[in-house]
Amino acid sequence: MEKSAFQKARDSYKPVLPKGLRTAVGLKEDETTACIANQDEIKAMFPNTYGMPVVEFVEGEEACYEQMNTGVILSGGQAPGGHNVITGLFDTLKKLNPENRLFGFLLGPGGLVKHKYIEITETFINDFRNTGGFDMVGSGRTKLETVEQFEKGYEILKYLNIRSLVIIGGDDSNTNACVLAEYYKAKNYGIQVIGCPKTIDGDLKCEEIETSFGFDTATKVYSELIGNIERDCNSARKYWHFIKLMGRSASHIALECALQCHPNVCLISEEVKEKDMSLNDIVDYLCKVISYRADRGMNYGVILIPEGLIEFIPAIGRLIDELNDLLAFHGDDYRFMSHGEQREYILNHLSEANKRTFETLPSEVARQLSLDRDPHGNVQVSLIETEKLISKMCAAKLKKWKESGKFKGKFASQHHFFGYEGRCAAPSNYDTNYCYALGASAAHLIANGKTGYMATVRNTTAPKDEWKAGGIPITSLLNMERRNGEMKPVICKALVDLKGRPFKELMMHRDEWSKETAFVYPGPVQYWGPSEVCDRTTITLALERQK
Ligand code: FBP
Repeated sequence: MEKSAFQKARDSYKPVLPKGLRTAVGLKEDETTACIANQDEIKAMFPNTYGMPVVEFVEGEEACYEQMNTGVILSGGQAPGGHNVITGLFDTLKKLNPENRLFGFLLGPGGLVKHKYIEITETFINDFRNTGGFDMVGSGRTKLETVEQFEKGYEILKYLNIRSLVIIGGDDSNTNACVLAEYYKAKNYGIQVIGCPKTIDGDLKCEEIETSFGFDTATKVYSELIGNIERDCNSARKYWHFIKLMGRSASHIALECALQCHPNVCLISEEVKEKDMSLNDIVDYLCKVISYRADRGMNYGVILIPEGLIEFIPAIGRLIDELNDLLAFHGDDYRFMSHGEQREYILNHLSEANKRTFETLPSEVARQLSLDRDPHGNVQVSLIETEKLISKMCAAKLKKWKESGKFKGKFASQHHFFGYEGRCAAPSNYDTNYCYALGASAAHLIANGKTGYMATVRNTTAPKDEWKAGGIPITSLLNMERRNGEMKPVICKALVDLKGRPFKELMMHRDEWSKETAFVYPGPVQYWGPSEVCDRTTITLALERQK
């Protein structure tokens, strides 16, 4: 693999481990835990892994560790820093016992089931230190949920003498890790399963998990791009830029980018839902902002739209819920129907209220909502061009307003979707260190005999010396939700908290940002230079952790 000058220089960056993980490691156990809701049901479903304590690694006594083999899987969407979780895991396993071996299952959880793997060796791994991407072993979205898959997995784990499996993934993949840990424990197979919190979406977090890795880098990359567009916009002064930002469900990415870049508008899906806004209410609000600025000679601006918006518009959300159930039970013949036939089939089966909503949707959105779900039962919102839909609707409304004399300006638009641009970026210093420490934590959870835990690293807004590593039982994050037409135990997604500091910060400024041109241009992620530039966390994290 030919390396860029940047990568060659970056290879020598040495991530710093939290104090508790540096030399001999001891374990401090906290109180036992309970899950966040549906306790009785979840306790009954996870009798072997429910109620375990939160743990923290502290400086301890030297110990000898038996040789062990470990497997690792990258699961779901790419997020900057995944390779460093594996390097942190690898280096720590080797430190615990140089005979330890690490195997990577290829292209996600499917690799475990299909027995596709490689051994990760020192020479192989060195090419991936501090790099973005998941190409070391690849990723995939196969959902591990059937006993047959668990048993297929066990076959290869037994064959390779693997006693522990690390699953690096988002909420759905860590739910799978939890189910697998319980299954292997109940069967007494002697295989530990550990999760790691990954996703650029930033929606896998709680008191113990301060952020999911990748959110820091991805939002910095998007903010650079948004800042560049803002500057172009403020130079040419002729376009409204509609920018959709990834984040399947929660609006954390859009919110963080807004706090970094001060666009004219940033829609927040969670607020749209709370205020029971319709698509028309949203368009009306945007047109008022566009018209206000036009009256003052500013026929330009920047609007951020979270990818998941469409699902949060209450009427559309209700329609999606019914479609999810409908599509979960449709026969195989549905997949082979033409678009027209699928539309007919849906209209014939929907309740009256949802049928009315479905009929009012622009045809391309209706078609996207009718497509098969991903393996976890989610609508593939990244395929819906909300930015174009909303800008088209704004153009239509402004045209009417112009005819009636209510709008006197000009309206021309440009559309962008930022998602894939940031998911494999070279990890920021924050993600580089955070991920390496997560991998090291996972290794120590294994060495301490834990299963059904997610690796954690906390206190990350403090200097690195004060970061704290440990683990949290995954069962403590579960609740029951409807998926693919059935109630299932799943990790509860952390949506934007409308009472939280990051959203309040947006609320405090958004009126001013919508009227003035208050753009901020954050510039590119910096890897070398002053610490206040290179090591800064996201604004979201800084505000959430403010004492
Ligand atoms: P994860 O939750 O698996 O980390 O994936 C997040 C994400 O990047 C979303 O922001 C986006 O909607 C989705 O993946 C896109 O999926 P795909 O990579 O399959 O196109």
